Amino acid sequence: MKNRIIVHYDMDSFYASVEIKRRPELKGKPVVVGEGVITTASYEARRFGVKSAMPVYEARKLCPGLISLPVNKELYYEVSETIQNLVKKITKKVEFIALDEGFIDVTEIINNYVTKEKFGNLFKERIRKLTGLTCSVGIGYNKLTAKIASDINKPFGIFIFNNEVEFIEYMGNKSIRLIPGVGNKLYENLKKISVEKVKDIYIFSHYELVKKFGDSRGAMLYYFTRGIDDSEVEFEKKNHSIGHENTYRYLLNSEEDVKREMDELFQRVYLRLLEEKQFSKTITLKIKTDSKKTTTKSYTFERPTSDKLVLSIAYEKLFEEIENFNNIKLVGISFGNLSKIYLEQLKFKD
Ligand code: TTP
Ligand code: MG
Repeated sequence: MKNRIIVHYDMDSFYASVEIKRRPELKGKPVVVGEGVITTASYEARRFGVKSAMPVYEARKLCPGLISLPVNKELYYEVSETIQNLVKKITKKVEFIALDEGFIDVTEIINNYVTKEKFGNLFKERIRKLTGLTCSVGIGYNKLTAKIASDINKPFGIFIFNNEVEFIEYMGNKSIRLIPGVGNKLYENLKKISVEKVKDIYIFSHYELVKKFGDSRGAMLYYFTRGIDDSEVEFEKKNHSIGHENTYRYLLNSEEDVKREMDELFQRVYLRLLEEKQFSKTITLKIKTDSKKTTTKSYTFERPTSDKLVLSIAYEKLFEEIENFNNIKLVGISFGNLSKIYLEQLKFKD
């Protein structure tokens, strides 16, 4: 595989920063977003030990002056879109993995910026100018190392891994918890075999790790702790569509028949959307008569969704707009404008 240069950006205390930006009087104060459970804490609040997933009342014991604000998702979506539009202007080779973070493959364009460090600093400044918010940047030779790097000098930091030697040198003495995929449970199991630091795993062979932790986890532990990750920045996946069309040898001639076929297609295509873990912003119905007259009906949502109820309401509405049910040769449904932006980010990890 040819040498790549991958950037990972991640906004600093994202929800809290967005809130503080529009209420400047909160700047420098310990702020959390979330009124029951904390979604995120400003860096001032983190100094008291306050963090994501902690109940607000617990956090108040650690930090008596804590300010807690309600979650305002619409606003975070808006800011996220502004950021993503800027990133897309740099290159099309981007993959957004959450509202506030994404990967950028800069292999082809890095020469325009002279050095990786210059690119990273310029990127941070551009985001700050546009949004008034700070982000941190990691630059690696693959997605894994870029992702780990962006966390190292948070907030408003940058860190670079140029190669595997640098990665192993830096990470060897760090906690294995820093490896993506090592959550609480796996960490507990690793401790049982005396693995706490990244380097502790090197005495185990690939075979031993797979035997102990299963195929995918074992391999993940073996490769990720060595800084190895061949996965691509999946920029092409964005914006393609998931759909299916049925062509009939015998023409459909009634609304009931067309509806039955469409319903079946909807179910099938919806399952694929779920399987591919994608979220769609546009649903399109297509219908073609034997004289090749094609009608399409589309609906675009405010934001990508995979919510079955939302999608099926749009589907039923679009179906009602179809006027002709005679001599139908083909029907199709597709979910377009796909992305991996997910509401799940609003749930808690681990
Ligand atoms: P993160 O990038 O994990 O956290 P962050 O941006 O707040 O802070 P950091 O500077 O460490 O990157 O998550 C982005 C946003 O997602 C975060 O602002 C709030 C939301 N979120 C949740 O809703 N629940 C969670 O459990 C986590 C971790 C984040
Ligand atoms: Mg973040």
